[in-house]
Amino acid sequence: MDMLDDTPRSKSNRKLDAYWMPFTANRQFKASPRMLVGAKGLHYTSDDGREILDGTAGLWCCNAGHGHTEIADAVHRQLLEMDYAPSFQMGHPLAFEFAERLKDLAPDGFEHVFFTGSGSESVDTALKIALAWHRARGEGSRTRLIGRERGYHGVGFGGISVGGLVNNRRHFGTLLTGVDHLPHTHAPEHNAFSRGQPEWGAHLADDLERLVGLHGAETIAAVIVEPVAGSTGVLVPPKGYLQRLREICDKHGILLIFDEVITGFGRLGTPFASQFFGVMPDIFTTAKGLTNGAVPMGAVFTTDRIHDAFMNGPEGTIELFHGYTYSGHPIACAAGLATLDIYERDGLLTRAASIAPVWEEALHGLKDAPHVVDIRNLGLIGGIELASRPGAPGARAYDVFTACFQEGCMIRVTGDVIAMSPPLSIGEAEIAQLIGTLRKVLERTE
Ligand code: PXG
Ligand code: PLP
Repeated sequence: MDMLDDTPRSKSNRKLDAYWMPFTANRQFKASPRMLVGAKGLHYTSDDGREILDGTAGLWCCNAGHGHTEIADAVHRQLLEMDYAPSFQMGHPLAFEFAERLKDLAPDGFEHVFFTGSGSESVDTALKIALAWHRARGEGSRTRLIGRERGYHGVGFGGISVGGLVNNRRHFGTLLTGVDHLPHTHAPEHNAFSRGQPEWGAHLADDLERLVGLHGAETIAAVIVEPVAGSTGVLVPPKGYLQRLREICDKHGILLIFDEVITGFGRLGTPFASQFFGVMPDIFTTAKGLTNGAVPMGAVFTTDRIHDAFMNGPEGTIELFHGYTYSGHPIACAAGLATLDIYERDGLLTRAASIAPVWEEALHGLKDAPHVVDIRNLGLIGGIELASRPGAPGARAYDVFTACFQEGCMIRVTGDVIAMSPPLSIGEAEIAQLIGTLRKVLERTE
């Protein structure tokens, strides 16, 4: 028994023990917790009563900032009116209304919306639609999925299979079969400190031709990429890269899926990244900003061409054997509709276009700060890569993260990259505070 009492677990704070935290160093966190207890506008409140500037829009999701009474009221009203409705073979008006509103916001041609509960579910849904679409059209040999190194597509088995982050994959067996990966686009030797899209690297998309040569186009169903890779530490696509991917997909009858879970809902200064880059996918996934992060929800957008291929056979046939208990959840739809109203009222889905130059200038002002080896930005996304401490990758950025939190700013770190994605309502003063705090912290970080 003595030995048991000596385990790290029994030494930890018992009240924190039950909650197995996601993507968190549980023992480290529980030894020195960082607790958030309130949120309003651009700020969180910590449990010791401090205001913390939100440099990450929660986890890239609270695009309109926090604490909107319109969202709260809509959710409250809907909970009392109808808390839940079955989503299979039954409907409720808000889901149809929300899909219509989203369709109007989406690029031309995206006429259909499939609701999910999260970004991970959106990714699985998109991959399944792609596979089933080819099959429905009599091209059932197209079963391969192509992702990209360093890609993040959530944590479902589909998402980690096409994803390219080794730690998210290596622990979980053989994953989906028939998956291959394009090379990532991180090339600091050519592109360090690029402002916006790097000049070098469009040809990296040509690797898709290699994979076609290796596997045969008739075996490849879809390519999935993040238009801007977020989770891996902000990788902005080189100029012409996404266009090139689109061309090669078209040439070989391969579907292109954009994972817009982070880039959707105004992050780049257009409602969706496809509009920013002028490259249209066949299917795109969203979540996060869909409801301003207030209620979990995701949505997958498709064109008529995708959707209509399913709409044949006897009318009583279920066309797509896929869906979630919480697809189109009334509370999430209520939150989402209220969110769209706020985005519209405050012009938030295009606001990043006007504030991005200020953001870029401020970020790149850190070029001469200690440890900084690269700075990357697009829209209201920023990545600052630090030199790693010898033998301790990630340790320096983690120290910067905890120090910034002490100094009243929330940032995100992944490995030794600082990633920032503030609410789209951020102003120049808060940008200055965020960057000023980072400089101060970097200057005293070893
Ligand atoms: N696709 C992309 C491109 C994402 O960024 C997901 C799918 C999965 O979404 P859900 O809702 O299942 O988590 C994501 C999520 C970070 C960070 O700090 C990024 C995400 C989630 C949590 C943290 O970079 N992205
Ligand atoms: N597991 C079991 C036993 C279930 O009955 C269900 C749904 O009915 C699920 C998993 C899937 O849950 P969800 O629809 O919330 O994804």
